[in-house]
Amino acid sequence: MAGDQQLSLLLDSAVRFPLPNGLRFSYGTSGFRSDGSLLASTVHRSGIVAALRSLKTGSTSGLVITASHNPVCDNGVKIADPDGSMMDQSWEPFANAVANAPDPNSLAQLVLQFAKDEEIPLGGAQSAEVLLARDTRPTGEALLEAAKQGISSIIGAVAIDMGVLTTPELHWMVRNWNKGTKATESDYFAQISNSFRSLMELAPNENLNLNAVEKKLIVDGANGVGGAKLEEIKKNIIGLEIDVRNTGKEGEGLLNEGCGADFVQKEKFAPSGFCSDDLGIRCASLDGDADRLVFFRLIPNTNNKIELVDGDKILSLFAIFIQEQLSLLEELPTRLGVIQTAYANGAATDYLRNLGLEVIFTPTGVKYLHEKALEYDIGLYFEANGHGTVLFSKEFLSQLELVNSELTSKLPGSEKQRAASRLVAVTQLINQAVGDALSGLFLVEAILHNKGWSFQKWCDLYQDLPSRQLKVKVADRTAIETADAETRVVKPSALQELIDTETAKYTHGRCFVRPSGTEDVVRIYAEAATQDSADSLANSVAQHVNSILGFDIKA
Ligand code: NG1
Ligand code: ZN
Repeated sequence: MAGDQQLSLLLDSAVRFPLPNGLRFSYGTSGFRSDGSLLASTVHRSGIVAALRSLKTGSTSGLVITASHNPVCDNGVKIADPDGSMMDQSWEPFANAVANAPDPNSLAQLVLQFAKDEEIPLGGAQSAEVLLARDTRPTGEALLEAAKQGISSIIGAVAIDMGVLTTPELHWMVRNWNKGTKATESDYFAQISNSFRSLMELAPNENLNLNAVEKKLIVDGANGVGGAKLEEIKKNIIGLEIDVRNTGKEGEGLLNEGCGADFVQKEKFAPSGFCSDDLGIRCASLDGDADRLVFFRLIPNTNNKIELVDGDKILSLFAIFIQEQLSLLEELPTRLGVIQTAYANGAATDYLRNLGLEVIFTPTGVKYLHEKALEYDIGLYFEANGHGTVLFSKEFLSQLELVNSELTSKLPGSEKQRAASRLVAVTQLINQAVGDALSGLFLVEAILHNKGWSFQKWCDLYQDLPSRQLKVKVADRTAIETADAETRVVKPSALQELIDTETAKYTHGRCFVRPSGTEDVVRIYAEAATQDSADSLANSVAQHVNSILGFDIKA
């Protein structure tokens, strides 16, 4: 009986969200993405998957509606697992099958069969809970409704709308909700401002009067959800004066258009709303859902060109700081891992290796980096585009707590004790669920303050090798298969031979090609000793991709 009831509930619900003709959806690097007007069925069905994930795990799952740094007309949906990380990859084939089921009946059959195979208790014997959030996109509200209806088409499943949030906030809430710790938005804000204050207070006294670390920071909110959240957090921030621009208010411009971390990193140009009055001031840029972060500073007399501090340099700053604290705490043996992708600048990787750090590469997509980082006591991961975080293992956290309380009672005020307390503050400040531009921003600021470093000093850690990224639209991007963390093309094999031949022509040449997981394009990355040679390497490889696979080069 319960089976019949479940079947008719699924059928009734699915009829309201028909699959658009001729489209195929794929759970890519970061969930499903498409034009927002075409996503209702996908979001509805993702709601079903999120509810099943909750039933399977016996915990609360999450669902967030956002297309991150993509244009305002796009939207997307991704599912968060109970620990706050991205949905387990083993469920992606099922999510794909559900998203593309041609009609309500095949959708319902797929769900019932999967539940049977996975021993998921349907029929209401067990309850399910999904936390929902969306970003500020105009299609978000209707898509949220689709998600709610998908969730309630599973008997016993309840959707809890957490409102308009940054992606990392939702992941953080899911994680804390399941741990039974404080999980509201004001708890999130308080955790950031309190741990920021603790870390600032642990700066060496001689740094207090340093004017190298200017107190002013200008932040580009990409006209997305992050700007408004930062306005809230900054009310409780001491020691830093934050001016938020591109907050998405009336008249400030469109989401991610001419602004945001993706624009700043790719164009190496100041976002709209910035001008020569801002020369000399440290600036940061978030993306539309505030999970990417880059820093920059305007270069004088260049018409708003910028000096960029990308994810690689943020990673390097975090690595140096953590390594320094650990070097004072020999009683805390720690396995430290630094995770990057092939997009990391070669100069950054060399720099990190020269610090004696273990650097590992994974394919593009934070789900891969995150998974790898979990293998270490402290796993630091960042994509060059500014998405990353620092993960601390449970064992490390409990050892750190022990060492810290012992030092606090035996050697209060000592350098060792302060190093342990700094690490504790870092573990509280940086988001343990996913990369988070807001918590990352405050960690950067607190570290610069602790080290007494100017922006210039941070920039000068190493010089990036010139690089160029291109994208090529081809007939079928899935015709390209890669290996070795996407650094080599294995299919079509002739393509890798051509890449090797081109690359060998340039000093410090490096080049790779991969299909995007979020856009219908093939991406080309090239690096070389000069900008001209990086450009020329990328262009010639783009021509080869084009002649082997298709048409149309886009810068
Ligand atoms: P794709 O489109 O798969 O390259 C892009 C980024 C990823 C990641 C995802 C998710 C680059 C080159 N790629 O993926 O790093 O951030 O978007 O948003 O930046
Ligand atoms: Zn994003």
